[in-house]
Amino acid sequence: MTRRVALASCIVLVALLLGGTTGLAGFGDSAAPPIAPAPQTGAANGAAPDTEDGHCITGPDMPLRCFKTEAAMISFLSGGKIQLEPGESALSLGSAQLVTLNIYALLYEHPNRTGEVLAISDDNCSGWNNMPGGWNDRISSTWVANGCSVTLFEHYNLTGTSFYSPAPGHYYVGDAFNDKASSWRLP
Ligand SMILES: [Ca+2]
Ligand SMILES: [Ca+2]
Repeated sequence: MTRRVALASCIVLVALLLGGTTGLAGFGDSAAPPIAPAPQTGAANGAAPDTEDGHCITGPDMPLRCFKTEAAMISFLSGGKIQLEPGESALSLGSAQLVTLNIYALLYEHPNRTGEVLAISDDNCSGWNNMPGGWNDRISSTWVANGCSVTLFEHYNLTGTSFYSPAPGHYYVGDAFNDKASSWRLP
């Protein structure tokens, strides 16, 4: 009888120890943060960072849309009908065709109409807006559609000194206005 009790106690003790150990191990496991799979980067997903989408369309009353290339921008504006050839730019289309795409001015990051471009879009040559995000104090040269003009302003809301650029625009806005434009107006 005593031996049975001792044996039973021993079994209970072992069971408690095992259960306790298992419980502790289980608690430890659940408390430890689960090992999450490494987050996939944009590159791993095949998606490029947004910062590469440097060619943009803005207007008096429209959200900013940006594209990786001028060709992608023109394709979007033309509903896929116009595909630029390699080496061609938006300017290759000429004034009349750009106007059919509602483009009245092209504002460039660098002199000589180079670098990234901000296309000013409207259904006629009118309206104004502040420079969209990423474009403040960057413009160095302009192209303007025949019969239109663009005036750049030093500060937001058409304030500060201004730079008048009639068609066909300027290869350089000049040292005094380089990288200064913060708002624009058509005509
Ligand atoms: Ca510039
Ligand atoms: Ca400015």
